Amino acid sequence: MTRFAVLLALAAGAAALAGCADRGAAPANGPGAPAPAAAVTETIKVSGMTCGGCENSIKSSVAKLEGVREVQADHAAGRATVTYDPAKVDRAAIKGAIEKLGYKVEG
Ligand SMILES: [Cu+2]
Repeated sequence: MTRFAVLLALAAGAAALAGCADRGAAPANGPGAPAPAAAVTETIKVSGMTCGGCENSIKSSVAKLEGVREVQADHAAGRATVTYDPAKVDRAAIKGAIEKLGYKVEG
């Protein structure tokens, strides 16, 4: 059972590295991590995403910013939803992280 769990973890890690070929999107943050009261949630329009791999690229990059609690991305809808602590990070930093990947942020 333990070995099986390790294999699952390795497979998930490999999938996360697969980029655009990866459609098995895992959430950037696990469920059950409550956002503190100070966090705000903002929906950002993003163009240029074409698949789940693009969503994962945005999720992993934005999640690395200090103060970001949760990131969701939807390539079909062309948007990312970010929950963050406004005392630690701002929309401009999030926008910059997304644009650095080659996607366009509206506004
Ligand atoms: Cu893609």
